Amino acid sequence: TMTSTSTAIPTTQALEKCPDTSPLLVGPINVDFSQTINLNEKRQDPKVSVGGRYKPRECVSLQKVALIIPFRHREEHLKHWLYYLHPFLQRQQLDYGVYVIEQDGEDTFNRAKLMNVGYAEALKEYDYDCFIFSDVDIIPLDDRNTYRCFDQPRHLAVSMDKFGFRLPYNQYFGGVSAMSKEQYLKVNGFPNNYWGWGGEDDDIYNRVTFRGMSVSRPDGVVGRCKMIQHVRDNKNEPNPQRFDRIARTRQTMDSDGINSLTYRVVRTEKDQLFTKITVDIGKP
Ligand code: UD2
Ligand code: MN
Repeated sequence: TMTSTSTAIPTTQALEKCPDTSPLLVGPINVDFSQTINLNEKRQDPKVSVGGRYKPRECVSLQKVALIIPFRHREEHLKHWLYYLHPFLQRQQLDYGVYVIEQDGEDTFNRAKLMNVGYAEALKEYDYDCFIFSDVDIIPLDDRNTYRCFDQPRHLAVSMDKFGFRLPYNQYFGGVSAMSKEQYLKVNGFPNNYWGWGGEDDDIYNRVTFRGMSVSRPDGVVGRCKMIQHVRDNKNEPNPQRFDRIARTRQTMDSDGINSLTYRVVRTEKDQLFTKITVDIGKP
């Protein structure tokens, strides 16, 4: 006879959701900026699809995460970021895409406006539900610091080498932050009117608190990160208007933000490890 205990009915094997905590995490990571980065090996990395997109094979990610990096003339920093962050995000089992938003031309830099562009452009490509806004020069030192969204807007760069591995002040929201689509829309995105260095991160912090939200953070051990040392870039001098502007966030936030964003895409490039979108965002 031909008896079988196993059922031979073919079932479409639905992938299960990924667990809350990824089993692939390793904890603290060695990061050494003196090392020369060769991304050629990674270029052939079959796990990442062109444009810097990835999703785990083993399970369905809990969130779809767009990483938004404001950028101009920081090629070396970007190499380090890609080298460390791709494996980091993969160990976190995220369904993610990397968007480098490059400001075209040589006018005064505007970090926050580039973040808004990144949000808008990423959503045209995929139904992302979480946005990580990251400086190009910050590398997290522990993969338990999950690059995903939480109940409240999340500040991720909480314990940086350049500040002696502590928060420089309680309201500090700079470096790397995460907001769900819902949280982002609630604060009308980021301000578009901070040209040059400083203040825009405090404005975003104000927006978050004025909408009744609070900032969530990892602890100071898990939240450790390094910033690549650099000098202040040309055309990103401290913005003398920043103090006046952050004093007026409440009055300006409803009219200045994602709802008033205008820009022109100059070029889109699909590299293996990232999508670069070069934009004309105007000038002050
Ligand atoms: C701090 C904050 C940063 C932001 C900034 C004020 C930390 C760790 N970071 O960074 O989040 O609030 O102050 O605006 O405290 N960039 C370019 N090219 C340029 C200029 C800037 O790519 O020419 C991008 C790049 O991603 C860079 C980011 O903008 O990491 C912030 O500029 P920064 O690194 O010069 O400013 P920093 O380190 O004082
Ligand atoms: Mn920096």
